[in-house]
Amino acid sequence: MPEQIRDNGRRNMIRGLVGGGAVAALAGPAVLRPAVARADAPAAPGGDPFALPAFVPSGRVREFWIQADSFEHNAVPNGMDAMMGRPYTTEQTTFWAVGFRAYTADWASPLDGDFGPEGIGANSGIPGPVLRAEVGDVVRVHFRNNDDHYRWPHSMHPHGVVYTPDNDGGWLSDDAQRMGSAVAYGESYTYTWLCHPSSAGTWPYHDHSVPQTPGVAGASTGSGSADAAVRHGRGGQPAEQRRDNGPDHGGGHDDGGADGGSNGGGHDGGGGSNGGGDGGSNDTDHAGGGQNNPGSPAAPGDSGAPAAPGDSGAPAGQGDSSHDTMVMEIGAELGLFGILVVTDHQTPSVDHEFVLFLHDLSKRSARSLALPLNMFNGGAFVDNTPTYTAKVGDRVRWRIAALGEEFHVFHIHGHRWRSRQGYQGWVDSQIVGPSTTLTIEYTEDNPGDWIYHCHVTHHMSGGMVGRYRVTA
Ligand SMILES: [Cu+2]
Repeated sequence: MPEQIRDNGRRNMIRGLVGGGAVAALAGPAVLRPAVARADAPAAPGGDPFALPAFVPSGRVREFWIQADSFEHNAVPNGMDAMMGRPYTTEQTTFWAVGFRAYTADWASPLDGDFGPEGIGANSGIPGPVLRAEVGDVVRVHFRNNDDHYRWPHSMHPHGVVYTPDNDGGWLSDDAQRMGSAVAYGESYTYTWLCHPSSAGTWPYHDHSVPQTPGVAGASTGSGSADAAVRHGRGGQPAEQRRDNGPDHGGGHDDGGADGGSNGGGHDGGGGSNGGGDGGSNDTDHAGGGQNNPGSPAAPGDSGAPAAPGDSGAPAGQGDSSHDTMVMEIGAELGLFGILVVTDHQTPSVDHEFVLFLHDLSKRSARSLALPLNMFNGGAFVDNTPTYTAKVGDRVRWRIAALGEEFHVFHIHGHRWRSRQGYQGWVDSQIVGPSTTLTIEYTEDNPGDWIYHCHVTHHMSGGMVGRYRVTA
């Protein structure tokens, strides 16, 4: 068995497991009979050092029924930036979102939220449900597109697990008919992913479907044409639209001008409860976060300006070419993302697992917004972002992922943990960028009312800050 799985045999094995009509056979014990070896067995000793550890089926199939739902979402439901002391109206911070939600079989009814260490989270849509599996498992996701607002095609693209191209969910215009890359509104698709030993960890999953033009009147009909093109095998988008995809993505956000007048206090106007003089800690030891930011559209001098909350973009040319440019992964920007967790026998059990997604949303993509948003789990500013709690002695794990245009520096006040990447020592801040993740573990030792936040200053003032309350 191991020999069959390795090298080319391994690919054949996967193909046999997930390809085409074999899907129905996945649950069959003959295919997935547990092998003798442990599911997380290391690569063969003395073997090819380049070889990945072999996949040894556990015999389990994890089935999920996931739906992309569109809904109006207010990122600041309490109407307040309590760090900077600025109020917002519902209209200023509400947009049409699309999010993944987990359902009972056949998408009959949404699952209840579960914030336990093994839970799916809020299941409110932003982020999507936590998808959990173990090394050796087959993950089978039944995905249905119920985006009845935009009516765009969507997909589910996983990181970290192993899959064939037909289970990738990534769309390209020159391969527009690839299975599962553009699931039309009202339609469904089943993805099958394998949890190899190398899949253990924290991963994002997200929409990776057809790019769309935001903010155009009648967006549903515009996207409908792309949708129909995919469905009818016409290759997706007109050539002149395709051409716009790349250059636009690195360009400025449509951020300019929002809310500029009310920021006089600067960045460290501690809004009362922070207790740490947070703004004052934006010193040079974190400057690397900004420098490690090749993809950021932040303009020179941006950080010195009295930036609008979350003003992450260059002064973009508003109202001109942005109308006819398309946005790649706009579904993910509007909320179609979540975290995939694969555990193995080495994964420590914990008392709390905090699942946190860092993401941004530009006014280019959500034109109803009065300001661009830098969000944690769909919320901006303290008490709209998650408030996490623990008590001294608890074993705590954070699973953190990011998507969007920005690199971030995740920081928790009053706490340290061992870095597993880059510098391998104690840290209290770590860089996380689009599609990368952090898995942070420690035993709680410091009671108090703390905050956690992104340490890129304009992300923090743009919404990426939350509370962390520890009791003795
Ligand atoms: Cu950030």
